[in-house]
Amino acid sequence: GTPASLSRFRGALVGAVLGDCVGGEFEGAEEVPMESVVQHLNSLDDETKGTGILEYSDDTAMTRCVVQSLLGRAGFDERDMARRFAKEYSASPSRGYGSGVVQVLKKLSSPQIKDVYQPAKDQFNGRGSFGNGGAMRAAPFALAFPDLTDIKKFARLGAMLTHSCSLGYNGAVLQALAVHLSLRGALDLPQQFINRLITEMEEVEGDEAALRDARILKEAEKPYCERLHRIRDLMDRSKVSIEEVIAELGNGIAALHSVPTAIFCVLHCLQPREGLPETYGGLERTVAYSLALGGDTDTIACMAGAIAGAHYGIEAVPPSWIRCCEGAEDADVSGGLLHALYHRT
Ligand code: 8NA
Ligand code: MG
Ligand code: MG
Repeated sequence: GTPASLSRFRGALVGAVLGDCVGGEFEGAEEVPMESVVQHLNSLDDETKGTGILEYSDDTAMTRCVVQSLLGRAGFDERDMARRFAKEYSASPSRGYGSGVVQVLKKLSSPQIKDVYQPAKDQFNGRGSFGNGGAMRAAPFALAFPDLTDIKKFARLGAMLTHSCSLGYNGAVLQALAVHLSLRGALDLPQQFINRLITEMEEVEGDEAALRDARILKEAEKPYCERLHRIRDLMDRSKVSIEEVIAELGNGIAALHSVPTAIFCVLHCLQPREGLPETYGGLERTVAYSLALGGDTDTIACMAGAIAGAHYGIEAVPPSWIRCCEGAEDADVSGGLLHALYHRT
């Protein structure tokens, strides 16, 4: 498709919702046989089975807040976004939020709050959260701003409302950058795509706070860059097992152990792979593969779904999946509205 086409915007937001909704089935599972994944996904096609509607979780609940805030304010407004997070949480508290972030969301609901970034800074004895909750909702920043500097700045600030550790918010920056490049058609050249991400993250992680957090947490000097290099190594290999992907990149709730994993899922599934149904297109392969990794499946599939959706576009999404997933049709509409905001038409 054409770079930054309407189809790609719709695909990105819908892909994210689908990943979240279908991934919920396996969240926290240690081993997920591909057979179970395919069975779960096939049940969406089978109307007679009456799978019912798969509900979305915190990933989509917060992404919807980001979308509505960016659209409503025609840009980034931290107080408006914080208010929407808090309101959404109090309206539906049982969407599977991380155990720590709930405290932030409760504090953000206070009408007296002065600094909306403070509650996040108080998390984990002042170190801030490095969970993937900032990254899971980062895609809309790439859909609202065409400019790379804006994307990096606002994806970081949007994540910092709940995740003040650099390993948390830089995961959001990386996820937004991946969606941005995908939207522009960069996945047509996978090697250049990953090299471009490394170049961008070299700068992002050169920041003093990032270097300090990495040192304290005993990670590599530039943790995301190191993971992106691992992805490049894995891409060069003709065969990679699920176990190796988990060992090299992780499948957990830390942003560092899930954002690079989601990016790898997309890259790995650009072509047909052994073990995945031949009838599947690229987007279906990406979602299926993400679920088969186990761990934080809803969030990894949500992030991979956004990147893949921006690449393949809305036409690649099976209509039965949209029908089965709560919020998918809304996401489709929002994708169109963000497309208009992006092009400022
Ligand atoms: P969060 O900010 O509460 O972080 C998630 C968890 O990561 C925390 O509860 C801690 O256990 C740990 N953590 C984060 N930062 C630190 C730190 N500095 N020091 C020590 N421990 C830390 O929530 P979030 O918004 O980042 O959510 C992350 C994930 O949790 C999401 O995928 C969401 O869906 C949720 N979740 C995951 C599972 C699962 O089984 N994988 C289950 C329920 C909820
Ligand atoms: Mg979730
Ligand atoms: Mg999750």
